[in-house]
Amino acid sequence: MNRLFSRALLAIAALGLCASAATAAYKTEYKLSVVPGATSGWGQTATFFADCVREKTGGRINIKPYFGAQLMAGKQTSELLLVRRGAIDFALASTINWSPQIKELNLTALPFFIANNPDRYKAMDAIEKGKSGKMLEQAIEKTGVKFIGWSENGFRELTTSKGPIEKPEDMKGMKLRVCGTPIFIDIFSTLGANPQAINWSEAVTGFQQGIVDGQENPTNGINVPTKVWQWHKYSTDWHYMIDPLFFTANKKVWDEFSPEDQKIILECAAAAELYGKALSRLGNDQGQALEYLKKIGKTPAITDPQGELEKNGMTVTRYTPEMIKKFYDATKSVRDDWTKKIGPDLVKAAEEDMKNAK
Ligand code: X2X
Repeated sequence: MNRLFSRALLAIAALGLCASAATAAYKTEYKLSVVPGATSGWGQTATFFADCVREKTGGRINIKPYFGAQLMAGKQTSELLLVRRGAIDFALASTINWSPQIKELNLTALPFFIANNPDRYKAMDAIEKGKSGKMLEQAIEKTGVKFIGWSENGFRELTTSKGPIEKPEDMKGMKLRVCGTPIFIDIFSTLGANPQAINWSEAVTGFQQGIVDGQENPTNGINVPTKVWQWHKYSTDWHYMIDPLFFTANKKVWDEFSPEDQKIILECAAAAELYGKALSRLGNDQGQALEYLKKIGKTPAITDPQGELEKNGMTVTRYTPEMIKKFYDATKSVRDDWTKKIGPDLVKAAEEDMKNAK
């Protein structure tokens, strides 16, 4: 009887071992989705993260970035769906591409909401670190994916073949490429422009063919690496909105990692946040971004992105707080309307967080 009992115990133990061995069997490759190309700031941040995880896990976790929205066949706004389904393991996602499904993520796209603060980067950080940031993380996790950490594509500036654009009236009739996210249509229609929803994967061909007069994207992260001066002569630096990026994972994939490996992934995301934000802010802050990139030995070849645009023949209009205020006033109806959709409590929490930004 006793022997039988110990045999049964052994069998149970063996089963247990098998079960834990099965959960510890990691995939040979984890797919990390990235919408733009490898040379964008966003792409470089994804590579930084994947390299960090590979190094710190001794190759146990092999994350491979897939650039150019290829995991979604170009349809950037279907990324969330594919992460939820497990067709994508990880994404370094933009709020803009997930906001059609998660309405709270339109917060940072409220026009001139963040730019109308004394220090727009401090305001952004205050949201992420504050109560409103927690609310955003919860909104993301409510869809069943794991939120891992923030990063940044950057404040979005307008580049056009016609210009310069110095006041709201200059926007009249401008045909502009935007991504297929509803708030963009509202912002540009309200300003009297003619927005066209085109996926990024097709946008560059569109610029080449001159089917639009312009587009909006961050200077450092996208406009410089895509050499936007080939098509557009004016950069309107109005900082009208920002798309924070965030690292996220399929929940089942995340739950299968050991607690030690989860900790490593979180640490790498925290390091990637600092790196990604420094790439995004380089040349636009008081020098902290450059100092940080030097410190980690990753100073990029171009350290003055606006100067790079000018060197390539573009006219850069650097907005003063007064110019921003005019656009802020001109877009009030969009903020009011979208505050209702996003949730007045979240918008209020963000206002409080920004007010407390030191
Ligand atoms: O489509 C865009 O403009 C891009 C690349 O910035 C995003 O995916 C939000």
